[in-house]
Amino acid sequence: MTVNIIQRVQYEPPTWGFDQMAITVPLGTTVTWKSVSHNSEGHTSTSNGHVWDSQLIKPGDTWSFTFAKAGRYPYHCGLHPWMTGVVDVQPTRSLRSPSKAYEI
Ligand SMILES: [Cu+2]
Repeated sequence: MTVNIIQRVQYEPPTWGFDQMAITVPLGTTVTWKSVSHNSEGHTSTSNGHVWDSQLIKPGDTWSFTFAKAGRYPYHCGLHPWMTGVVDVQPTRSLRSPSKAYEI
């Protein structure tokens, strides 16, 4: 799962952000943030709850984090706090619950 860090209009900071503001992934997913912007100062993916901090992601660079615990994880860019997103990590890989229909 990749989230692109974008600057919709290069010289209009309010238009900068993550191309998918909210993603839902299964437990164990590795999410990669990739800067496709041209901003040489870079951006970060920083968990609001201090779960992760990418440090600076420069243009063309990527940074990944693997989610080992289910939950809802809001995050932002450390340099530009209006750039926000959220990762929803589901507790199981399967959406189906076990059926008891055939139990004896
Ligand atoms: Cu930023």
